[in-house]
Amino acid sequence: MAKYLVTGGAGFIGSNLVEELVKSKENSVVVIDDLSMGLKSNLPDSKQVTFFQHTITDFKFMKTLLLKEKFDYIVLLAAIASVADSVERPFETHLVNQEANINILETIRKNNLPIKKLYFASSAAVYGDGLELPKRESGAVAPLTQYAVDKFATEREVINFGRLYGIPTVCGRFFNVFGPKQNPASPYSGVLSIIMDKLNSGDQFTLFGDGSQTRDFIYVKDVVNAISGLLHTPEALHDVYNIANGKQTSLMQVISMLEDATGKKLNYELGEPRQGDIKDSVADVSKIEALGFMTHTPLDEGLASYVASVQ
Ligand code: UD2
Repeated sequence: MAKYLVTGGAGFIGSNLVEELVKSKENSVVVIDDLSMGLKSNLPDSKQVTFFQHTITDFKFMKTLLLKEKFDYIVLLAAIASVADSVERPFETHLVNQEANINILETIRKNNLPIKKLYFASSAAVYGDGLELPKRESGAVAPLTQYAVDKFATEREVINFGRLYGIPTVCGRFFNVFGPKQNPASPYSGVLSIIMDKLNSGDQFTLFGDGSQTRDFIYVKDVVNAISGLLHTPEALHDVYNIANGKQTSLMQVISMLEDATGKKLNYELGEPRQGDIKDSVADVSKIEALGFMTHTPLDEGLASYVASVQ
């Protein structure tokens, strides 16, 4: 019997993780989500899941919950998951992306809560626009936005709290995740969810820049496997791992792959590049691969499963 807390558990990655966790009847999962981007309907209808619609920035609420429930595993996914949004709202995003997480660490530390492992979702954004490609965990970081600064700072806090106070922790740096349940509703949503939505509605998509920017697109099922592997592999401790496919694809290429997968043509216009946007991104995935559990769904297969899930 293992007890999980998943913050942001009604969101895109969180709900895919919760769906996987409840496949084992031994697990129970508490989900905290303010539903700013998540949806309650993303969650499986299961007695194993307890849902609270609440913000993680309510420090008192989080402390009471942590003391009461005594979780085995804690997965910190709640975030304002947008680089561009953090450029618009640097202080609000900071409270969610950094301070609320430190409150959780501090509660664990002060009360010696006996957790088995805490996972924090960091981001490829920490690498910034460095020239070094592929991006390696030991390489330079250059956080260019509030989002990237908060992700990097929290990642360091999570690792340092782990080392200094004997709390088992691990971090993953997500690259560009796509798949079922990604919400296309915000202009800051993942680009593939927006493109899919526009392909289906026939509405116009705005391509920021010229489409030559590259990303490392990873299917959400691989991300769920990676989180679960990092939680349950004892050697993955007080460290950070890239979570990516290890393949570099331009936005133009992925648009044409999605057009092929849906049999539809995207109606698009060009717009100015986004402030804080990164030109190229691809991960070195050898560090996580060495742990032995990483899966890499080929991009065309992932896109096909994604298309099937929304049609
Ligand atoms: C992703 C993550 C972010 C962070 C970052 C790390 C998402 C939603 N965001 O940001 O959390 O981890 O990676 O590098 O996964 N674009 C358009 N039109 C649109 C929307 C986006 O052209 O309507 C472009 C955008 O300017 C960018 C690319 O598509 O060049 C990908 O944008 P994104 O928002 O999906 O992801 P990214 O890489 O900015």
